Amino acid sequence: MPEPETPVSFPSTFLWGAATSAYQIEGAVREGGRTPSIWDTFSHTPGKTAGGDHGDIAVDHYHRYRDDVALMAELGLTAYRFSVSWSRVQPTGRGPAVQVGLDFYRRLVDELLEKGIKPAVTLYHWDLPQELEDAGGWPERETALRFAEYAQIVGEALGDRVEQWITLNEPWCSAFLGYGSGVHAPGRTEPASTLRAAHHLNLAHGLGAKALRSVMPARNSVAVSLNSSVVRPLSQDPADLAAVQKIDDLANGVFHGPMLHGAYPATLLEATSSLTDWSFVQDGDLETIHQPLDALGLNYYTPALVSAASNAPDGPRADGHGSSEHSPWPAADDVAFHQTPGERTEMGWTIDPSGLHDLIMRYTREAPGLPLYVTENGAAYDDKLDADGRVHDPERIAYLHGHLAAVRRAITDGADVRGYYLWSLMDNFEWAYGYGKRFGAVYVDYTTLARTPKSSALWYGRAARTGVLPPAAQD
Ligand code: PNW
Repeated sequence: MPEPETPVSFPSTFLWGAATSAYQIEGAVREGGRTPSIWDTFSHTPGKTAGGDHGDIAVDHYHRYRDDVALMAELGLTAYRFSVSWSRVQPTGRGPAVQVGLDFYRRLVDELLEKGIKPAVTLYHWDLPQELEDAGGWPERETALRFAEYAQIVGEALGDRVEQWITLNEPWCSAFLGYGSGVHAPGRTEPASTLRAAHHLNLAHGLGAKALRSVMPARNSVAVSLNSSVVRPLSQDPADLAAVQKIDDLANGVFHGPMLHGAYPATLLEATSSLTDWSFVQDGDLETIHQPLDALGLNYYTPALVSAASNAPDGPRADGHGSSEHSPWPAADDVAFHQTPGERTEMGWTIDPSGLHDLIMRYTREAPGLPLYVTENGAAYDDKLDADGRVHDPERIAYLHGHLAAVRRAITDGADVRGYYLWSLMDNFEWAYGYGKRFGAVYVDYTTLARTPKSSALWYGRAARTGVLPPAAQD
């Protein structure tokens, strides 16, 4: 996309945030009565994460949260999205809350509010208490009921001081990477379970939203963050367009169908009929899932390019979801994934800001009037601390500039985007990739755990303070 010539400026109320998640940053996995989540178990299982990396210490945010909030304030951020560790608050996934766990989040929120930073709480960012997985995990309906109870506990504890709530982060990853390809915890590879898991995640969202609203002031906002894929066809051949429909249903429609429209797409039910009869959808579930939302969170990194498998004879199957012999996509053997042309980040993900614009415009049409937030967007690069003690990451600045300009363009085109959360505040445990992939705006030295803002953090802070994007070349 060509550099805009006039300054790219944002509404004065636009939120300039950064995002993290509990297991990726907190560490302190055995403190305060916390018990293992599926990610503790998975990361300690040989062969599941790069280098056997795990979140035992992570970036020690549990002990350093005060300094981390001070750093955010220094940079000029106006919002911060973090997640609550379920097993810190309700160690077995059931029963009474642990006060020490809730107190940690209360202190964190107070610190943020004191610095004028608006907190956004994600209730579930993939770290299911292990006991609930032992009882069957997301393919079981019971897990959704337990989530509602947990949502109520956290809502009661923080609802007076946190206005922005997100039930689930990227349920697609929980269902399809956790129970399909197995590259995420709990590492199961059961195609039919992915759809059961997806439905129970949807139900958890609906029940959780209701539970939150029953205990919180009405001014608070309840949302969900979807990693809605932008799925593009390799050609206009009808078979390739059918492949787009199938993947779009499995990536997006399976969640936004019931959440926004109160129904699963008919094309999805039909395409998956050989795997399941969907009898786990009970009477009343769709009404429960179809709760009015106050906002929608969109996480975007890269678009997907697909064709019919028959149109890709020696078809590349790389779908950017980590390596596994098991596809995350159930009932989609007739679809091939292709590498989108263009420059890529360290994740191998193609850089394409137009995808973010398209995504925002799609949901502007799909859910007219619903405020949107970009709840994640960012890039991994092989950052290094220079001899001068600085980290220069012009590629990340270019990535952020391109994507923020795309957000601005969407606003001009009529979208109601209220804020942007950069992924991530600081380098952290990048799931199956371990600590090797650095997404942070702040560099973390994994020996000393010292934090150093990268040049992108300073660039982003300037944007946050002025509401105008500084030139991308300003490193
Ligand atoms: C998201 N995929 O993860 C998560 O919400 C973050 O916790 C994570 O660190 C970040 O993006 C960067 O990866 C994703 O395979 C993981 O499509 C995998 C996929 C998408 C998002």
